Amino acid sequence: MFRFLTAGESHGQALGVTLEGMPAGVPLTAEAIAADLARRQRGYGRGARMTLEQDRAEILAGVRHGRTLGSPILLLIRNRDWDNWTRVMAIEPLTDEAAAELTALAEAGNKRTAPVTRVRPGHADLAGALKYGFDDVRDVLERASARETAARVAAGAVCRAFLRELGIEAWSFTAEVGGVTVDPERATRTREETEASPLRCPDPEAEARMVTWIDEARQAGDTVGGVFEVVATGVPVGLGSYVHWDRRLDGALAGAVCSIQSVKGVEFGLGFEQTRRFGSQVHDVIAGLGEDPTLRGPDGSPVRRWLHRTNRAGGLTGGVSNGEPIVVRGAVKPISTLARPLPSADLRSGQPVETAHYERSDISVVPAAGVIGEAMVLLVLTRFVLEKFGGDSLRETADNLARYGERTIPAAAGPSPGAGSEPEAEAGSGGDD
Ligand code: EPS
Repeated sequence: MFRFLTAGESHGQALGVTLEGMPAGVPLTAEAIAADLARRQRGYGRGARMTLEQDRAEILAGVRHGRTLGSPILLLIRNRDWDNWTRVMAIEPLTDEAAAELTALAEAGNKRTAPVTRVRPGHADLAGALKYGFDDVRDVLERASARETAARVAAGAVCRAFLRELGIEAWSFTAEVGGVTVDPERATRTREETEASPLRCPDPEAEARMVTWIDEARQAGDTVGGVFEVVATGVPVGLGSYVHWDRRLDGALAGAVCSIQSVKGVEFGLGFEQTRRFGSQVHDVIAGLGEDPTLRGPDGSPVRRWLHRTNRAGGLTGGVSNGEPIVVRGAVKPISTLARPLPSADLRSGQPVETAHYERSDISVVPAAGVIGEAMVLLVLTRFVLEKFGGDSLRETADNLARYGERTIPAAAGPSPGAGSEPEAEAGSGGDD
């Protein structure tokens, strides 16, 4: 069984993640993980913390001479900010002297050392403090923080290295910020250009308006949300199952994407738009066996597979991958820590206060959320690939996948798909035709 667990507080010493069940023989380097970690840190609208951290994961276990061993993989990302938090976040019990010093600092106006009690609307603060019995919200926010997603992205990078060997890739982009949406017609940027752009957005015009929106929010002491889209290609038909609710790939992906801090909704393909159309305008006509115009095999040869004329379902039918790209979008709410805070109440007194706690924060995290969305999709796909194809080594998994491919995609020509499926626009596909 493939699984992973993260640990770490936002201003603690480090974040850690253990991955268990990754097959042996997967090529893996710290460089490959660093590339994804750096992508998560970019994006217009991030706060000061991201200029402080230069996330890098040390591989502490599970890899030898650049290849996974099949044993648990242990990754560690040190927090640079820890140097500023050694006393506030100390692991050891505080001596009376240290506690008195922190209190004195707090009384002198040092916000970092003062207990947090004015709970922030929209954050985990109130529910978390009541649930665990804390009277200082720092004990909640340190773990509820989206800092934890650095560990998920590191884990996702390990899965990327594995899935790439099987021809499966995932990428994401910013599809919407503050109501401004990407127009697929104007999504002219290549993947590299998109990756280098301020908001990881394929449509330069939309992006300019999104940036203005973020600037306005910053001016107003406010925050903005948006939508990211993850597209996974090369996913074999048949991952997940319709036979039980908890074996459905769409359910697992929705849960994984929704588990990202600030994500409040998930759509596949056409998503909610399906509810506004007739069935004939929704369901993807099955074209038959043919060559996928967007994919190349490891030797550069065309990839034959079952094709649909459109991909409005986002690559999932009956909870099972259908061979088309998986298209999943996450709706990101505006960050709940506001520079101009909303009114709230005090955790200790239960009395209303004029403003909630404010701590240095981001204005918008949609570009980063897309990278985290990729990681969650890669982690879920890894689990489902291993459930279906098994394998203690990469070679064994690849062999099992190849044999299955031979069975589901006979070499003999099938019915001609005619024009075949239209190549999906790489970005801004929106899951539509
Ligand atoms: C976060 C608050 C900010 C963000 C942080 C998430 O951190 P800080 O309070 O240290 O300025 O920058 O995100 C990260 C540190 C990260 O790596 O993504 C929050 O409250 O959730």
